[in-house]
Amino acid sequence: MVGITYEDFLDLGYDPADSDLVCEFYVEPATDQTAESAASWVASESSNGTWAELQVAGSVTDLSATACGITEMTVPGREDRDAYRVAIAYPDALFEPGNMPQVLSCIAGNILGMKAVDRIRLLDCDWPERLATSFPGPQFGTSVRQDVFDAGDRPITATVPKPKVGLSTEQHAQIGYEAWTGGLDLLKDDENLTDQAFNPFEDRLTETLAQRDRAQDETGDPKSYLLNVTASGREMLERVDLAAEHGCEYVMVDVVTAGWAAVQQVRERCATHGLAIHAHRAMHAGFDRLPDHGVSMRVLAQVARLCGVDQIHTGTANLGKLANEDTVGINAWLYADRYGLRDVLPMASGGLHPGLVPELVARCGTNIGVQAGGGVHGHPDGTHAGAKALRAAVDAAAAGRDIETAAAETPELATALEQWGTETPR
Ligand code: RUB
Ligand code: CA
Repeated sequence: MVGITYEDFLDLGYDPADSDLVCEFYVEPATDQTAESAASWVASESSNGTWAELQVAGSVTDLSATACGITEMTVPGREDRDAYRVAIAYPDALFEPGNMPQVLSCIAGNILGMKAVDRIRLLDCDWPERLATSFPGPQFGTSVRQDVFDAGDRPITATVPKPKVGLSTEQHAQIGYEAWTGGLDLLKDDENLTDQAFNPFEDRLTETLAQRDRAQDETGDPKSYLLNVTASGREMLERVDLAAEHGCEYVMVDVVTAGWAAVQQVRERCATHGLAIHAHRAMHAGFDRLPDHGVSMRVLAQVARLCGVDQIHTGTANLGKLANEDTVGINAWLYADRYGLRDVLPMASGGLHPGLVPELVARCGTNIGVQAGGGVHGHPDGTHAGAKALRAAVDAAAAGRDIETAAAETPELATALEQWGTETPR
């Protein structure tokens, strides 16, 4: 018999093995805990320990995580707290390859509610090769910009009909037509539009694609549609099949609300059809909004890449209507080589309009998608004019041209600039 106590999970001299998954946490110990004991409890509860000393026949410590780094840190708003950046190394054998829910139940599971810590946030992961490559990664990633749209060195463009729910199928498809013929690449369903009575899924799919084909014929440019297939498991897969049957290039999934097991299933099914996945991240802020608790967007984006989405919302570098965590740093992670896994195209979205595009491209570069809903349909002259304005702003920014010069050539852009200037919306 061996006794396992939480102290067995602390070794500040431990040098992680190449095969270890190393996770960085923000940790505020509870008042009765030291930094060391809190770090040990995190390593223990997230691998194979519990609150009681265990008497175990033989050794299972091969599966134990090791708290191997503790340094002081602070986050905005919590400067008065004792807080630490804690590194935990997890042995490869703890994980089931290719099973994201299992991995997250270890590194972002019970520990988020553990009383030994007042606050805890999973900040970052250093994924080892064997575990990372047990996941498929994206099928297409940033290559969609060239392979689907032949977009050269400009961001691809998208719009989401507003109001987000309530438009009839016919209205939805018509907005698509106006946006596509105005110069945008993609129409996107909104996150809470799936299969409701006012706009049923199959009708929307067929009518919107009919307008897509019409717009494509008229403009001679490739156009595509981000169809929201989010639903319960079997239903979602049937919707993926329908999307493929009708000639979509993409499906869209609300990846956080659907769950990672569902994303993995969709990725598998999409591989059989050659369909790309657009990841909407609605509910991510429940995990990542507080800087002192939860799971960072950086980690959610890593998980999304491993599971195999091709595009994901990563914010607007704080230029839009929503709070953002380090868009530029997250995007860099999504582009960087990870054992040959494909990259992911970041989508900037949330309160964008043409006047914000030059600064967005200055901060994020051109290897992105630019999505605007209100910033297209709120144009004083309507969706078609709004689409022209957004496209002109994107083209100018990508070419390094001044937006005012571009506005002199495109009156729709001039009107958009008069309407919204370069202000960040509330
Ligand atoms: C954008 C929109 C998207 C948000 C999601 O509409 O509805 O759901 O971008 O946020 P609009 P994020 O362009 O009218 O603001 O991209 O940060 O996940
Ligand atoms: Ca939305």
